[in-house]
Order: sequence, then structure tokens, then C-alpha cells
Amino acid sequence: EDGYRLWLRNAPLADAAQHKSATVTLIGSDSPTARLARDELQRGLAELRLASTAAITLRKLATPAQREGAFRVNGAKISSASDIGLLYGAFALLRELGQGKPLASIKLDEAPAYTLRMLNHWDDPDGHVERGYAGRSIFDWWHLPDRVDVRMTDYARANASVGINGVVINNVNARAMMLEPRYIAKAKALADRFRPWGIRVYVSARFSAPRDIGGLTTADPLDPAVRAWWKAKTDELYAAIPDFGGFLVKANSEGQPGPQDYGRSHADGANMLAAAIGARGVVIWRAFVYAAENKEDRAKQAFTEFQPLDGKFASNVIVQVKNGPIDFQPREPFHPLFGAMPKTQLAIEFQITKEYLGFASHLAFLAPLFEEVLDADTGRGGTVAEKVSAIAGVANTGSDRNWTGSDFDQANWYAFGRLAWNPRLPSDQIAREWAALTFSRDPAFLRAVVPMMLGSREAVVDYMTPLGLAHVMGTGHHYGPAPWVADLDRPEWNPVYYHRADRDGIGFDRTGTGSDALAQYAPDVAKRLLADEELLLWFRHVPWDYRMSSGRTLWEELPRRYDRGVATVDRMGVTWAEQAPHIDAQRHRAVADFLKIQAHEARWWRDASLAYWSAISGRALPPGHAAPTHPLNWYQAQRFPEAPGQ
Ligand code: BDP
Repeated sequence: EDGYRLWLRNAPLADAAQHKSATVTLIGSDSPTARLARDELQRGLAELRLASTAAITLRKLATPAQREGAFRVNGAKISSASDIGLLYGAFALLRELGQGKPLASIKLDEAPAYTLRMLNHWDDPDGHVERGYAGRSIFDWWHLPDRVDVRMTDYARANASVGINGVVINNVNARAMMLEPRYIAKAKALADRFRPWGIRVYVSARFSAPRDIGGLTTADPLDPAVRAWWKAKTDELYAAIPDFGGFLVKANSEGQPGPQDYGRSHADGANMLAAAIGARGVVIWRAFVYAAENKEDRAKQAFTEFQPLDGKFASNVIVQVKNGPIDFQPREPFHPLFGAMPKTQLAIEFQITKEYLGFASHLAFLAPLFEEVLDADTGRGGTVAEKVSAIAGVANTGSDRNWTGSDFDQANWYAFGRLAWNPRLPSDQIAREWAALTFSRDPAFLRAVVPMMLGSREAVVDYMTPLGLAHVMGTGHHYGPAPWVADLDRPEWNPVYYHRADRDGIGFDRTGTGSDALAQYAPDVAKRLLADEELLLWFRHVPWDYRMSSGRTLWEELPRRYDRGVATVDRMGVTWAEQAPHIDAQRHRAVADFLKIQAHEARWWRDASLAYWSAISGRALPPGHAAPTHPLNWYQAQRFPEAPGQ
């Protein structure tokens, strides 16, 4: 097997001789989506080969839908007030059956927690994918719209199977050409293919498009000609794609144009686009901003900029906030904007692609990271999950045959979808479902692999960024250790900005004696964060002899964390080797090869980091700890111009 079938393999439950036939009856609708639900069940049941006969009914109810997509499953009966609910119900039933549960025992009553459950593709029209580690763009831009690959159906089907219902098809660092008629035709071809699967298409819009492609001299959001241009452009999009979802905008961030170029606010920019779209869709405006001229702690800038705009955004604007205040690190505290903008619709943005967690070569199951953030109490009347109204994930898919570059990265796509549907799902349930559907439902296999998955993200934290360290990755590509880098143009692009290590201590003081980023949180939450040792160096600058709760000094604790990460990865390798009898040789080998790379690179992370901390603190490694394999300058000399995804 090559991984193409993802978690939708429907591996047989019975052998061919025992197999009994199943029938599927569709009642109350004959829409393309309802028919897909029926076909999906027919195909799935045939592949699963139930050992007893089954007569499944899919019933569209006449009652109005409470929430689009909600459904009920009661054994062989699936019902929903919406066509898409029938499709979700069909996938849910197959998911349960696929884990070996008896048909009669399956009872589900589900509704999605959020109406918008979106993937953000960072794909460029030339086929390159920013931070993509699974080959070229999944979209065949060159041949669209005349040729829509069958893969686009399989992609939509995979998304629908976990409830994803929106796709931004291009990079937030957007090219204006995406709004030209030629590209609108391509977007339309995708939208037409995705529509029956309940997926709407969105486009990342470049704010300066009226100048870039519209022949205007300005993109000022208050200029009438600019407003008219966007209105006409939006109408053109809706003429081609009647259910077009809307725009995603990265403005005045990392060199992208925006309303501030004209002395206007983010709200002015977002509201101008929102007026053009009207009731037809939404504008998703990103809060990921930090400016070169701004000397404020980078972790504070989005809050400083956006919080005062609460209440100023139009009702069809959603402000999209990254899960943490810096940038998709292996561990960050939740972003302080969650809970702090009660009059604004907020979306949370996770990164499914592992830009800072070892690309596709390192195994890191991200559900525990997503869960940690979603479950965090904001101290402002609810958890993060309760304070957002939409959820987005930066996609990890590409043209690779197995979709995500590594087999285990499929689990992160799956986990994102499952949590977007229900943010309360525990990570271990998600891991178990995915592993059973993707590899094997054998209990011995699951007993070994589920815990391996659950511990994998913490292992990455341990060997890359223990105890609250962040952004110590190599320049540009963000692969491998480079805590020593100090020569980049902007201070906040340098790892030294984040760890602030010197002879006396290490860590970023974000308390009242430092940047006071802590004050952006509710007071009791600030207290809790300050007491959290896993975030020690995120919030505090402490001496190397700082006493940890373990009784050891920080200098003694650090190497133990790196070692723990390395040891976990070694155990993952052993666990995986033992699973060979349960899995086809091709996928087993592929994962084993990556785990070998990870074991090697976890050591590289540990040794390079310790060599540097040792040099900067002037301390020898604690007794009993082996010296790094190479001297510091060897690690510093490593270069990776060929690293993908930059
Ligand atoms: C950072 C990436 C960069 C993205 C940026 C963003 O390094 O490539 O453009 O985020 O989210 O993580 O806009």
C-alpha cells in the first residue's frame, strides 16, 4: 500500500466467504450530495465486508436544519435535516464500523461545533508550496480549469469524511493574479468539483490588487474607486462561483501590503472587503502581524494592534488568530487575544504542516498540541474552543502520492478535521480511530501505536525547545537547531531574540520587569502561566542555577529534557519495528526510514543546543552527561540550501 487511501481504506472485517450483502436506501432527497452519501456507503460496506446482512437507510428529514451538517445514526438508520448531514452521517457510520464496532451498537447524535472548518493552503500559482513538505501544490494550476484531476475528488472526499467544509486555495502571501479572470476560472473548476462534498472555495486576496492588476494608483480602502473595484471583482467571483466563501487576507505583515500603507486601520481594510462581499460570504482577516519598526516584544504586537479594534469589525469579518502569540512553535501558551475580543468573531489558526516540528521527516502527532490550546481556560469566561467561532488549519497536503509526505502526517490532517468538528474529542480517541482505520484495528497494534503517537509531540518539545524555549530553528527553512543565529536584519528573526541566553541565565522576561506580555492575559491565567514550568523560559529569564520543582538546577534539568526526547524517539523506533507483522511492508518501511532520520536528528538537536548553551554559559555539562559528538562550530557550519518549503 502506498498511503493514497488514507483513513478511508475500509479494510475487510470478514473474509470473502462470510461476507453478507448490504443494501442502502436513500429517502427524502436525490441531491448530488445525498447520492454521494449513498454511494459512499455502498462502496464502504462492500469494501468492509460485514459478516451479517445490513439494510441501511439514509433519510433526509423535512424539518429545518438546526446546524448545517448535524446528523443522527441509530444502527442502520442515518438521518439528517441537510444533505451534507447525510454524507457526514455516512462517513461517521463507516468510521465506527471500520473500527470493528457492531452495526446495531452504533448510536451517534452529532452537530459540528463550528460552522467554518477550513484548510488554508499556502500554495502558489507556480506550484510551489510555502512550508509544504509533500511535494508540489495539490492543485494542478497549469492544467486547470480544462483538466480537473480525479485526485481533486479524492481530496474533497477525504476532507468531507472529517467534516472540513472550506478550502482557501492559495497562499496568504498572495499573488494578485489569483483574482484575474484566468485564475477565477481555475477556482471555479475546483469549486464545482468540491461543491457536492460540502466544501466551499475561498481565495487569499492581495490587498494591493486594485493597483497590481486593476490599473488604479491606490489601494486605499476608503477611496471610492478602490471600493468600486473590489465590489466589481467580488461580483465577478460570485458570478462564476455562486457559493464562493470569501477572502482570506494577510495585511501589513511580513512585507504584505495593507490598509496601514494608507494610514488606515485593519478594521478599515477588512470592512471595505466585507462591504463588497455583503451577505454572500465572509472576510477572514489575519491577526498575525509584527512590524519591523515596532520595538515591542513580538509576542505582544498582535494583541496591541487588534484588541483595541474590538467592536469595530463588520459582522461578516472573522479575525483569524494563530494558536499562540509567536508562530506555530512546538509549544506556546495560547494567544491572549482569545477571550479578549468579545465583540468580534475570532477564528483559531493551527498549522497542520510541520514548519517548526521537523517537517514530514519527524513523527509528531499534533492532536495533543491542538487539544492543549483548545482546552486552555482563557480566564475570560470560557476555554479557547469556546471563544472562537471558526477554525482553520494550514494544510499539509501536496502532490505526493501519500498526500502529506509521511504516512503519520495524515494523522494531523485527520486530527484537525475531527477537532474542528468537535473540539472536545480527546487526542487518544482521535489517535485510535486514525491508526485503526489507516493501519490495523488489531488491539495489540493499537495498544502500542496509540501511546507512541500521543507522546510524539512532547518528544519534539523535549529535543527541540524544552522548558518554554522557542524559535531556535535554522534560518529561513526552520529546520534543525540554530540557537546561535544573531545576524539577521530584523531582531525578532534571530533565535537569540527569543532565548536571551548569556553567561548568567536564559529566557525571555515577559513579566512586569520585562516586556509584561503576561499582562495581556486575565490575571488568574497569568498566574497559572507563570507557574507552568513547561513555559518557564517563555515567560521568565532565570539564572542557570535556578531551582526547578524537581530539586535540580535548570542547568541540570536541561540536558535531561533533551535526553528524554532522544530516548522517546528511540523507543518509537523500537515500537514501530515491532509492528511489522501488522502492516504492509511498503508503509512500514517508509515510516521506519523516517524514524531513523528522527533518531539521528533528535541527537543533533540535543548536542548542538547543549554545545551552544555550554559555550554561552561558560559551564561544563553536568557530570555524567556525554559531550556533544562535534564541537559547536561544526554545528554552526551546517547549511541546507536544499531544504524544502521555504
Ligand atoms: C510563518 C511562516 C511564513 C508565513 C507566515 C504566515 O514562516 O512562511 O508566511 O508564518 O503565517 O510561520 O503568514
